[in-house]
Parts: sequence; C-alpha cells; structure tokens
Amino acid sequence: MAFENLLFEVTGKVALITMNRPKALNALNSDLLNDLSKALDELEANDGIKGAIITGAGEKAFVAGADISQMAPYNPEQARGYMLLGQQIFNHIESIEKPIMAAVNGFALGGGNELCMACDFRYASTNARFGQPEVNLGIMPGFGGSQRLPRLVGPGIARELIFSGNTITAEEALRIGLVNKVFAQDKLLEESRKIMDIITSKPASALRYCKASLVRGQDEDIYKAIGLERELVSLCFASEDQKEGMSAFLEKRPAQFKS
Ligand code: DAK
Repeated sequence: MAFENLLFEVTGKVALITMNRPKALNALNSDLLNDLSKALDELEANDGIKGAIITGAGEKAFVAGADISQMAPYNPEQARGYMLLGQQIFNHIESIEKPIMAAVNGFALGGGNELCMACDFRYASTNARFGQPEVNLGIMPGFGGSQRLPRLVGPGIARELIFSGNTITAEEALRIGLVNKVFAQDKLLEESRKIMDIITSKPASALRYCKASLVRGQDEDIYKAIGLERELVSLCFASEDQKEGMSAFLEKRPAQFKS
C-alpha cells in the first residue's frame, strides 16, 4: 500500500510500518495520524499479515512527538478533536489482535513515547531517547501517556518523568522496563524482525486470544481477568490449531498450523 507520510512494507507475515516525515523528526501531524490509521486498518484486515513493527524513518527519530507547529494555534475544542484522533488510533493498536512491536530508533518524545507504549513491547537502539516533555510546552500528555506510562514503569517513575519533562537514555529505559532490549542502531531492525518472525510463526488464533487476554484483562480486577482468561482459553479448544498443536506433540512431529 502507498501512503504519503509512512511506508508500509510486508515481508513474510510481518508488516513494517515506518513513520516517514524525517525532516520534522517524524512528528505526528493529522496527515501522518490518518495514514497510520489506514495502515492499521490494513494490518487488521489482511489475514496474510500476522504482526507488525512500527519504527521511524531516518537515524535520528522514532517520533519526536505530536506536531507542535500544528497544535500551537489550537483552541480547546480543536485540541480535543486532535486528541481524540490520536487516542483512537493508539487504542486501535491495542485492540488489533495481532502482536505489534515498536523498534525505537531515536527520539521517542511526547506522542512518540505514547505511540511506542501503545505497542505490545519495545526494542530500542542505543541512541534512542524517551520522555514526556509536554510540561515544557505548557501542556500535558494527550495521547494516553499519563495512563500507559504508570502502568508500564510504575507510578513513581511515571510521575517523575511527566512532572520533570526529562529525557532518558535507552539504557535507563531498559532499566525501568520501558523497553525489553537495546541494540546498536544498525542491528535494531534485524533483531526486531528476528523476534517478530518467531512470534508470527505461531498460530494466529492462539496469538489473538493471548493478546485479547493480556490487553482486556490488564485493567480488570484480577479474578475477573482470570475469568476472562478461562473463557478465552476455552475458545482455543475450538480451533484447528489446538488440535494440530497437541496431536503433533503427542505424535512427536512438528506442528503444521493452518492460521
Ligand atoms: N513537532 C513539530 N516539528 C518538530 C517536532 C515536533 N514535535 N520535533 C522536531 N521538529 C522539527 C523541528 O522544528 C525542526 O524543523 P526545522 O526547523 O528544520 O524546519 C526539525 O524537526 C529538526 O528538529 P531540531 O532542529 O529541533 O533537531 P535537534 O536535533 O536540535 O533537536 C529534539 C531534536 C527532538 C530534541 C527537538 O527537535 C525537540 O525538542 N523537539 C520537540 C520534542 C517535544 O517537545 N516533543 C513533544 C511534543 S508535545 C494533545 C495531544 C497530544 C499531545 C498533547 C496534547 N491534545 C491534542 C490535547 C502530545 C504532545 C506532544 O507530543
């Protein structure tokens, strides 16, 4: 598929979505957000794609935030509309029942950090920098950051980052659990593809139920969430993949999954 502000390439079963406004450090204006929304629709609808990697064009930035030049003149009504657009798209990333990772190749600030936090997990390059610098602009995080950051790194660290507007290194992001792994920049995509190739070799039906349980259960009361897990794992037993996976184990042969 062709987009003006992002690249959408499929290799094997994995889509690589590259935010592509490198002159503005891939800042999220409405055009880029609308392209991202369409790319996510394609990812969701295309059964040949089982997962995605989101990254940024160029060597400097993943996404340096919401587009400040677009936002600067907004009144509260316009800000609410823009916020809704971004929030819906980031919520969509969580509701697509396919694994989506972020390969953070540089600045992930403000809306950029919020974008990578909406993904299922994150790898980073050594030059990546993370932060929620909105207070420096007289605003606050608006694309879910005040909610996703504390859930990922704990309330104390999230408050320190959001109140101070400080930027942290990839190493610090690794220490606080914001990213899973850090690689040299020229290895980041290769390593991201390696893990996504492993993940997308698994049956799509099992991946779908895993993500549904992880995402939908995370903010529920634990016993309610475990009840949801029970319902979803029961559904797995209606799938051909469960029959094949367990038969293959018992017959001591590799499984041939259909989905
Ligand atoms: N928006 C627009 N343009 C940006 C940008 C951004 N966020 N970040 C960088 N650019 C542009 C620069 O203006 C510059 O453009 P030209 O001057 O060349 O035309 C070009 O990218 C290169 O940037 P620099 O020259 O500044 O590059 P440096 O290496 O010197 O610095 C930097 C890199 C990432 C440290 C610096 O660019 C920077 O501090 N950028 C801003 C980072 C930031 O504050 N990000 C958070 C944005 S606020 C809401 C919805 C969402 C949000 C809030 C509310 N609602 C609607 C209510 C979320 C807010 C944010 O994300």
